[in-house]
Amino acid sequence: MNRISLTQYLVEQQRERGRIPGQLRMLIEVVARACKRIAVSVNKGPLGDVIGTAHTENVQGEVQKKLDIISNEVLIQANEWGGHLAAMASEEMDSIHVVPNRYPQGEYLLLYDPLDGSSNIDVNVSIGTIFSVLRKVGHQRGIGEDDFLQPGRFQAAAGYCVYGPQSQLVLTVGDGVAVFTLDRELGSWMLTEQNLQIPADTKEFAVNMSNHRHWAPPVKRYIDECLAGSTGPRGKDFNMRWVGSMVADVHRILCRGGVFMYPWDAREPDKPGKLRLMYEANPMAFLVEQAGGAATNGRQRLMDLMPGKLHERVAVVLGSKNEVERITQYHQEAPAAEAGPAAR
Ligand code: AHM
Ligand code: MG
Repeated sequence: MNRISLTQYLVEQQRERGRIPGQLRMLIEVVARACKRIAVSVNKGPLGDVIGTAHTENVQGEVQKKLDIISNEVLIQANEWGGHLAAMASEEMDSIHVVPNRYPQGEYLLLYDPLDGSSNIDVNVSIGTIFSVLRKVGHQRGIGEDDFLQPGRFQAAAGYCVYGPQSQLVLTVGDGVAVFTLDRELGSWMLTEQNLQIPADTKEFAVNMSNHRHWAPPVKRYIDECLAGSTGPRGKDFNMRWVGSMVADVHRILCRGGVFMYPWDAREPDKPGKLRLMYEANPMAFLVEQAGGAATNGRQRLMDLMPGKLHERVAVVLGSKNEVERITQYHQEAPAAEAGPAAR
């Protein structure tokens, strides 16, 4: 079969469809190359001394794994010299990393979760890298955290790489969702799916059920109705999957439908949710919407939220459109006191 490579796909997007400028094409190629390096480390596992904790904490107080740090470094080193970026922000760095003065500064901002699903590293379960690309607004040389605080609808590109039985790169530049599979012999990302579409209806949900007792009533209502199965109000049996790596759970939903939730819960009542708006929720929301799905925080479209700070957290509901709309409606119908805290 005559497959096209990521490079060819991007050149076509640039030349024929006029969708991506040269700098953005280069940025995506560099991120994809970095993900190839991360895939090599992930595959080596214990043979490469990459398993286990690094005995450090990130800005959110989470213990970092060796692979969190290795992946973060790979992404910085790959991206800082090419002239396509102004600055980067990472789930694993306290503050932004501005491109050093010795390199030319580009027009784009890159945000990423270098190694998503950290709790699965040591048990050989799928993990991934998530990224989001914004444009730097204004032409001044100086750059600060404020430049990153843009709603997700302004993303120029977003994607993730899932390190599973195959390594796959899933990408959108606002023209649908394409999947590239890593051909290890060729060392290339090859296009294996184009125009991924999430079915509007589903019988499968993904949520950490052990948090059930901590959820707000609208979330409990939705899940309890699913659990009631064919004799309950939904009139059908539901299946449940929870990998515990957002990348893997969202990947399944992009491939066969479903709804993913990480809602607010009462364990940490002051935080809107566990996942991060800018490194996880926004890029996944862009992909899911491009595949015909929907993504909200239970009330509002995720990509319309104006971030207040870089490491902001958010409640996440995404996937098959009709299910996301139902959950959002349950929040709207609930009395204010029962619908959980305000979105943020
Ligand atoms: P991480 O970025 O530190 O790996 O945390 C995010 C992960 C998501 O991939 C996943 O959906 C969630 O945390 C799982 O949380 P839990 O262990 O509470 O089920
Ligand atoms: Mg993560």
